[in-house]
Amino acid sequence: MTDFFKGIPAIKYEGPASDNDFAFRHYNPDEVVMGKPMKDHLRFAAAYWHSFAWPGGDPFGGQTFDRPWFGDSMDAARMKADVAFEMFQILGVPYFCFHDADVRPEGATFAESTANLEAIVDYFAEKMDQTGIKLLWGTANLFSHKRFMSGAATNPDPDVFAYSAATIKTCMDATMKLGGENYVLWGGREGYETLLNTDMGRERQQAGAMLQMVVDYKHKMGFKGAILIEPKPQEPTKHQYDYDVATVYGFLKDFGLEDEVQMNIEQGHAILAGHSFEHELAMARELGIFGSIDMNRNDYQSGWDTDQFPNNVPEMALAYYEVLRAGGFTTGGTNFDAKLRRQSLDAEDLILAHVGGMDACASGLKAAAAMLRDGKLEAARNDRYAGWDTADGKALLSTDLDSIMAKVLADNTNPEPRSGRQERLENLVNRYL
Ligand code: XUL
Ligand code: CO
Repeated sequence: MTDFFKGIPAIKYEGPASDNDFAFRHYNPDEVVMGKPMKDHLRFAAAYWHSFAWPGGDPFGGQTFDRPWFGDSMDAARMKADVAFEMFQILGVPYFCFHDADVRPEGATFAESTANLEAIVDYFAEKMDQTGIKLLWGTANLFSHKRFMSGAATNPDPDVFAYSAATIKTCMDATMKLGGENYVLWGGREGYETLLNTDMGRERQQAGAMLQMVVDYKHKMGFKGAILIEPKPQEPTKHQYDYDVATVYGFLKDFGLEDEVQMNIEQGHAILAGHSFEHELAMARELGIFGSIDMNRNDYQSGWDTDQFPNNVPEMALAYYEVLRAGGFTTGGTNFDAKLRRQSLDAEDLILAHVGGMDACASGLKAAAAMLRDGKLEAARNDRYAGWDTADGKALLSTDLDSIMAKVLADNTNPEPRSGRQERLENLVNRYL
């Protein structure tokens, strides 16, 4: 035991009337919602990088957090793991997620970095065994080190492609060894700053080849989890190839990988792309590539990726509504890819940020389940499209322009506009919140 979280109790459900900051008001893990315990709907995961590796910097100033495990040694990495697993236990989160670079010190060579990762993976394995905490997903950080400044798979230098591919292999091995349920690819610098120095055609081909190798290796090693791509339109690169769900789907179709890869959709990235979170979730569901979510929000004024803990319950209810309509998570879950504000220095800030986020998710889930159970929204939606369920409506999509025109003339078709009833539906949604 470290003393980092000294005095902070394990967080328990106390119900909506509780006055205790260190308690859940809505997240009651075993409470059954639509036939399933809440914990199995939400499948919470904490993100190692923001909670334990981020020093609190911003573009105008450096480190604000003073953590005893900051440093480049294996001892520091082990202490970080000790504290991380203490936090997972205090919160009762069933899962965590990690990048290679936030769990192990960088070595002087690829071989040394890999050996460091393997040692920490063994250390994690012991802790997972002792605590029952599981791995939702692993991933490779192919964006922080300067070698990746011009991209990983899409780099103009084939040596960087090779280094990246080898790094992905080590991270897939680590994920497999720890029983991870997914492997994530976020193309942080897979994009470009200026077309003046960029061969976009080559870069797309390189990205497609890398993804094919990842899928091939998944099958070769017998990994049963999902390969997930996390779309993001920009930041750090000005133009990123994985702009949003629809763009990634086009890329997957191009390389014949649409049945092999699903989406990890982040709220903040959806906002950066000019969408709502629920739009991205619904798009993935309709395309059959919904996988998992990163439930961290962006500030609506700042225009960059602020990775804040979620707290907007009305928005989250609409997000979980789409998750439930997709049939819920299978291998995926709710990862808090969220960091504290840089003034939130204390150990208890880290705990309370997660407590609030988990509670808001639980409220959102309960509201979404009630909306779905009542069925009023779906009934209104079905009613709006009812014409398409008639024999004439069904026939329309598989005929041709000549026949349609003949029928329009014969029937004297003269459509009457109908209200979309948006305000009525918005009022309805508010009743569940
Ligand atoms: C960056 C981001 C990543 C991915 C994993 O914006 O969201 O942390 O979630 O690499
Ligand atoms: Co993310």
